[in-house]
Amino acid sequence: MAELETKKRVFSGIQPSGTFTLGNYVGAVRNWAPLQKEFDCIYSVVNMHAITVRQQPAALRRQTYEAAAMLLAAGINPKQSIVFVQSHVPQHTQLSWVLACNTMFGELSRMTQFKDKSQKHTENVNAGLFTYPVLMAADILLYGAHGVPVGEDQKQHVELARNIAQRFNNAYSDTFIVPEPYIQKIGGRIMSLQNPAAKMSKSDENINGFISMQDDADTIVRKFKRAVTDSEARVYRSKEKAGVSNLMDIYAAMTGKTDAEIEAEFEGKGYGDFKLAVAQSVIDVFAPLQQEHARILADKAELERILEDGAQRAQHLANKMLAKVYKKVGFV
Ligand code: AQP
Repeated sequence: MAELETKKRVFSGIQPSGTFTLGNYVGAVRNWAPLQKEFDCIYSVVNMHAITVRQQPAALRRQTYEAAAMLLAAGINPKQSIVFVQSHVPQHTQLSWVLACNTMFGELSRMTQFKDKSQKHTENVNAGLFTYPVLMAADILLYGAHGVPVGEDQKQHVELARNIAQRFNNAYSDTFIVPEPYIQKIGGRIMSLQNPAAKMSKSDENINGFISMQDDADTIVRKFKRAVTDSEARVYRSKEKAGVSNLMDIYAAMTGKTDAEIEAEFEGKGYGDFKLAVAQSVIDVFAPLQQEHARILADKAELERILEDGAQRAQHLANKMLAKVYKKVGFV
C-alpha cells in the first residue's frame, strides 16, 4: 500500500464513440497496460465526451461496455488500476464548471480538434463540443495525474489542461499537479488508410479509412489492400510518400522493426506483398485481443461489477480534490 501511494499517477480516457481503431490502439490503448508497472493508473471510458457528437443511445450503451472490455483485454488489471465510466463519477462535471471559469474563450477557440469537428458536423456545433477540452482538463486534474498517455492529436488539449492548472494554482495557491502528455515516438498519429493526410478516426464515414479492433482477418486484409499509396512501388519513408510511411508506422508498431529493417525486407518487392505483411502483423496482434474481448463481454455482470468498483474508487479520490477546490474558491 505504501508503495502504491508513492507512485506517480497516470490518467487517460477514451471515447466510446465507435469501435476502437488501430489508431486508438497504437497511439493510446496498447501503451496503457505497460504503464501499470511504474504508475498508479486511472483509465476511463469517457462517455460524456462522446455526446459532443450526436450518438445513438443504444449504440453508445453497447460501445461503452465494449470499450471497457477492450481496455481489460488489452491488459489493464482492474485490481491494480482504476477502470471506470466517466458518467459514474459526477465530480468530473462539477470540477469542469470551476475550471471553465478559469479558461479563456480565446484559448478554446484555438483548439484544432474543435475546428475540425465543427467543420465535420456543421449541423451540430454545440457548446459541449467547444468546452470539451475543459471537461478533459477536469478528468486529468481531478486525480492529480502527472502523466497523460495520449496520441498526438490530444497534445494540444493536455497543454490546455496545463495552462488551466497553472492559472488556478496562481490564483488560488498550489492545488493541481501540472500534467505532462506522454506521446509515443512511433505511432503517435496513425493516418487514415484512404486519406493519409487525415488521422485515422473511429467516426470516419468511410469504413475503409480505419481498421477497427473488431474487424475480422478478411476485412483487415481487404482494407489494407485498398490502402492509398503511390505509383512508385518502393517501400521507404519519405514526406512525399505519406501512405507508405503510414503503413511503415503501423508495421513498426506491430512488429518492433526499424525503418531500415522494413526497407530491407521489402527491397525489390511490390506494394502487394508489403500490404499483406502489414495486414498479417495487425491480425496477429488483434486476434488474441478479440478472443479475450469476447470472453470478458460474455460475463456482463462481472464487467458491471468491475466498473462499479472502479467508479467507487475514482469517486473517493475525486471527492477529496473537489472538496479542496471548492474550499479554495470560497464555496461555503
Ligand atoms: N489516429 C490516431 N493515431 C494515434 N492515436 C490516436 N488516438 C485517436 N486517434 C489516433 C488516440 O486515442 C485516444 C482516444 O481517443 P478518443 O477516443 O478520446 O478520441 P479521438 O482522439 O477524437 O479519437 P477518434 O478515434 O478520432 O474518435 P472520434 O472519431 O470519435 O473523434 C487518444 O489518446 C487519442 O490521442
